[in-house]
Amino acid sequence: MAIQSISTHSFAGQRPGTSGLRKKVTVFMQPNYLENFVQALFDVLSGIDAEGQRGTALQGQTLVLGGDGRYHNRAAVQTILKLAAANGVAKVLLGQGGILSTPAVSAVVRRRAALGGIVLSASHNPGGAEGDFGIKYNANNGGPANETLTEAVYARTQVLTELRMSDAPDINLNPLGVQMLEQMQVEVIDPVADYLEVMRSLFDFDQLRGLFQTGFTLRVDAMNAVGGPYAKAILEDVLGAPAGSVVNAVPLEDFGGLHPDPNPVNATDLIDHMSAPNAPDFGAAMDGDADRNMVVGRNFVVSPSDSLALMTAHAKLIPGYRHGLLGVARSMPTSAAVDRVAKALGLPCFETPTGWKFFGNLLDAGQVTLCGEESYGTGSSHVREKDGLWAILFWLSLQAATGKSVQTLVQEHWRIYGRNYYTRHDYEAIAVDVANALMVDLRASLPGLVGQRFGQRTVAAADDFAYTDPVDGSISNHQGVRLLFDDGARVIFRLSGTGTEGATLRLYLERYEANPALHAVPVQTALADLAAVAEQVAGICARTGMAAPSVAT
Ligand code: G16
Repeated sequence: MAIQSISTHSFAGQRPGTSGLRKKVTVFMQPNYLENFVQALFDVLSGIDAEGQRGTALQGQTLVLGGDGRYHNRAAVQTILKLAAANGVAKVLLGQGGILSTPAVSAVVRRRAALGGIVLSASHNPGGAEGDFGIKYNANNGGPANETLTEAVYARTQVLTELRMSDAPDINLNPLGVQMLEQMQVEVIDPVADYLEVMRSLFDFDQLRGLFQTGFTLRVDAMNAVGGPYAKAILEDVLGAPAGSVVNAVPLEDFGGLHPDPNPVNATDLIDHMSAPNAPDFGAAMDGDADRNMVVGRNFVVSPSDSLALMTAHAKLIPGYRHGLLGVARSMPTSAAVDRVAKALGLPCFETPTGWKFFGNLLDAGQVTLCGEESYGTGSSHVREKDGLWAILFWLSLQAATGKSVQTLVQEHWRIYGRNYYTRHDYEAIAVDVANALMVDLRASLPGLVGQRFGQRTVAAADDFAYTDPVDGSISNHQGVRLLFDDGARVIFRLSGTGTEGATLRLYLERYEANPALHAVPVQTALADLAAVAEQVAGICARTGMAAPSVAT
């Protein structure tokens, strides 16, 4: 075994997006592609100086490593271990088999006081040899690295010329315990254990066991992704949910061909089961790395924005939040349903750009307890990632505490707070220049839109969302074009930062309805007039040649 110095060259396009670096597997499998990114990360973490002299900040440090089990996960783990050993890392805590969900990485980093964690996942993007792969760094708070760090890593990828890597043979990823790789310890850990303890500290496990003893049934679809082992261990083995409640529970390299994105379009099997005559009481799905969740009642899908609002309203029923919340945060395109609850409860409510990383400072500074996003993400201060299984346990606890079904809980919520009708339309794989031109033209048209009337509504404000972090003062510009109407309705345009093919335009539509008699309109019908306004303003069909969105959720 020896540490090698390997010459390399830069690759274009290694700037991390909304959540780390995501590319096709074939891109990641190019010689030195992954190695370059990880070496750049280690250089930055070591405290490299302006002259390119590496620092010593990695020495003696522990990192956490694991991924969602998708194609290339195991090979990437081996590569990263060899780079880590050559770059002075003292210890890596590795999920058994290279497996760790995103929230579990966050939990392990925090519980074991590691320097940070490396997550191998392209999250909700499809897997397999033709699918996507990704890598993300989480800092010592357990949360996604901030933009200062990711920009520094990107800058380093563009200039580095040398990799430092051990030529040791691959290690065995399966036996629990410590192995040595050069001078570095690799401790293979149970992927579920730390995470389970965090869940135990938040929820009343006896109450949940009691719920299942009453004959309560559920179907949790792990979509052949990393959430399976966690859900099976916690729901079935620890809490006594009926065997078979968790389906598609074994992580597969290609997710069994499923698109592990928990929304009604991709989790159709769950939706079918939940609308069948013998449907279980509760349904839920998670994504590739188990940080997203979709909650479904019998014949009733919960919008992620409503889920956040409802969790906020009922948080005191959960032991971990019984003393109340410090505040709440949502990403800008997420509906304002939670704002209404926060106002009623007198809680601070923050609006951040899309990306879980923007919640990190607010959580660390003790300004918020719950966070959520329209993209099927909810979470709390227990880790610094959104957390799919946590959301499932939260909703199960609400049902146990109130004895009410998902549908009843949501409809009662609407009666009290009104309903924020909400949808997101995705236009996928648009030519990048077409998407960019659409956004440029939209931005240019903003001043002229203010005061314009569309049907019964007038544009009260139109802007390109900019965010100043209330904790560190950092500014993030160009986070989405917003048309804000005088009745509270919103039309938002944004380019996704997680796609790997062309550009994805996201159109977010929202309007508020206070009258309970009007709460049962189909969502797309309720928002059809706003979709027409969006088309009129942006000309999406004409520009993209797409008559309808690729996906509407
Ligand atoms: C990531 C981020 C989320 C974001 C989502 C969608 O989720 O962590 O904060 O809301 O992408 O981002 P975009 O609209 O830019 O595609 P995940 O689950 O993919 O890691």
